[in-house]
Amino acid sequence: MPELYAPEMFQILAPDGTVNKPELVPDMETVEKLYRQMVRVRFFDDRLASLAKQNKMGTYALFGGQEASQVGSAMALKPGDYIAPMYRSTGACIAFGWEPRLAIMYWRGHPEGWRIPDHLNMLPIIIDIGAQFPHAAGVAMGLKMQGKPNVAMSWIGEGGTSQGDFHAGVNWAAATDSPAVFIIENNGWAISVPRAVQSKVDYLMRRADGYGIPGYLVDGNDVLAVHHIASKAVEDARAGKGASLIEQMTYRIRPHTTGDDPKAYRTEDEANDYITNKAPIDRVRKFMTDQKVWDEDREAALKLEVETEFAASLEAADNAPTPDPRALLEYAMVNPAPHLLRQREILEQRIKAVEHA
Ligand SMILES: Cc1ncc(C[n+]2csc(CCOP(=O)(O)OP(=O)(O)O)c2C)c(N)n1
Ligand SMILES: [Mg+2]
Repeated sequence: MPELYAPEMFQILAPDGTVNKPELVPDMETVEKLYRQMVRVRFFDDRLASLAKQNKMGTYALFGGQEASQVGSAMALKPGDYIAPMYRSTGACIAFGWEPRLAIMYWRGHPEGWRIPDHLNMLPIIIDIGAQFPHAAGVAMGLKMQGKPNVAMSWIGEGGTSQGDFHAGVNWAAATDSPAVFIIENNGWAISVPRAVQSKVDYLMRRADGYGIPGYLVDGNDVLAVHHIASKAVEDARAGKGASLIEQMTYRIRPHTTGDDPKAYRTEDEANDYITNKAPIDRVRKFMTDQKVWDEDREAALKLEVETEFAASLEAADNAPTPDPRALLEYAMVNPAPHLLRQREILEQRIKAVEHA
């Protein structure tokens, strides 16, 4: 590989909770908000993992360990902004305002879960690797054409950057100066394929140069750093300065999905090192405790709060009415494509056949 400048990884809070850049620490109210949201979404992830073990969940893409990366970026947005999430982005979606009840239903395959909520500018979760980037570029371009003061944010895995849609999306938004924030969540693995096998370049944010937009390398386990850089990219986009590309270095501590067993392709030490030494939630708690704004009582109260919220969300999801099978083919298109109309007809015939059986 040719000699390249070595990008510095932006960090505000070191893994041990000490501060590298005191002047960039936000007010404690913001720190606490970020912390609370991380604890909330991580609890959601832990609970869905255990529900999956009890066979009470569909196949679920765990994001545990990536809570700083997802919360820090999503919380840089304001109501009216748009998100184009991928399957790993449940934490970001919840931090953006998606109700946990709907997220549970989504992962159970309930159509009410995949319907775009009326109150939220959230595009459907994309499983097809990379397709969310052209969506985000299109939304951002639309926002610009309408003169709206909003931005579109999207997330992709480091593996997804090898896909053509990554290029199409980033290049399009860059070339049109559209207000898009593209985030690469580099969690080290694309199912069983490690980062080093995925691409020749060391840092994927270098690709920003090739698109003529700013690129950032961020400690994706430091929620303050993620929030700082994402906020800058969002503000720049809002101010008409166009798109940005951010690479957030994090780690997938869990299996790829609840259907995967990482023991087949990586050592447990790797994940344990991350859990012990780099965990995003621990470092903020240490920092807040040092600052005397957090203690065990507050921690216990927060734990109870998130447990209570999750229990109510799960109960509501458990009690959701069985969906009308017709909903299977709803919610994706305002004007359904011809093949969808044909599928509707076939579905209708089958429903009638079952009803008359
Ligand atoms: C177009 C396409 N090809 C292949 C797959 C199968 N697939 C699902 S996840 C995945 C790996 C993605 O890794 P990465 O982009 O790093 O995201 P992560 O899962 O680590 O968040 C692949 C290849 C897919 N969903 N879509
Ligand atoms: Mg990955």
